[in-house]
Amino acid sequence: MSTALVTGASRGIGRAIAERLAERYEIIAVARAAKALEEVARHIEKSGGRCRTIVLDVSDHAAVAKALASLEVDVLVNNAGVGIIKPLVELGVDEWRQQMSVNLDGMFYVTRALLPGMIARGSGHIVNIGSLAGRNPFVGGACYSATKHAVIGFSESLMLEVRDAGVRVTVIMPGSVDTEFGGHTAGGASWKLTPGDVAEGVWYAINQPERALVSRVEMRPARVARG
Ligand code: NJP
Repeated sequence: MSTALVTGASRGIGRAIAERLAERYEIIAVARAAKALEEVARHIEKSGGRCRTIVLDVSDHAAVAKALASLEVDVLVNNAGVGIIKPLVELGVDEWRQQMSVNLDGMFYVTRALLPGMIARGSGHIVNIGSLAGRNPFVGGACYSATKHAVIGFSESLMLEVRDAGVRVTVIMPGSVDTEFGGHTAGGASWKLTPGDVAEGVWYAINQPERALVSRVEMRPARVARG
């Protein structure tokens, strides 16, 4: 059975991606919250799938290198992300660093650990969860939007670099998704995309004919009427 590793799989979009991909892949669910990961694994196995968990902070390079060294992964979804949305003059250095280190460094560390195996096998798919904030600026998003602009630059440069080696890279750019992200309460906004909608975007990207590479997917709510 092919294997898919999903970071940030303990809740929200990552959990939905793990559950969707479990229909065809053995899942390796990665995040820091051990209990939540166990619950995701239980749910997947109850539905007939297979799931292993790895408790890991993706921003810790040594821990990532050690935990992922011996893994063979067919699909990698770099989904773990942090958004601290506030005016720049109120953003602490620790808050800046956290967003940079999870959204960017973590994506690099995990990709760097798993990509050599994909290249050696001549196959693999890396899906990076970016954001429309990687294209559109917004008030309070100077740091978050900068990280997501960087996710697109990283993803599309890498896509060109490794496609002839048989490895595909896709960046998925959602708009607002109904999760706990950025301090929101999940379940509070029916106009938003659901985590399952984004998981469908991932499924679409990784299920294309051999000759076709979907390199960028933009997704947004069909309506923004909030009344
Ligand atoms: O967020 P949330 P979403 N090491 O807060 C994990 C992007 N996005 O699902 O470690 C490892 O519910 C955390 O797990 P834990 C967004 O930028 C969102 O909405 O256990 N994992 C949890 O599983 C992000 O890239 C929206 O706390 C770490 C997950 O990340 C992705 O979608 C719009 C970690 C975050 O779950 C998922 O966000 C958009 C670490 N150091 C893009 N730190 C939106 N929701 O509106 C955090 O355009 N995690």
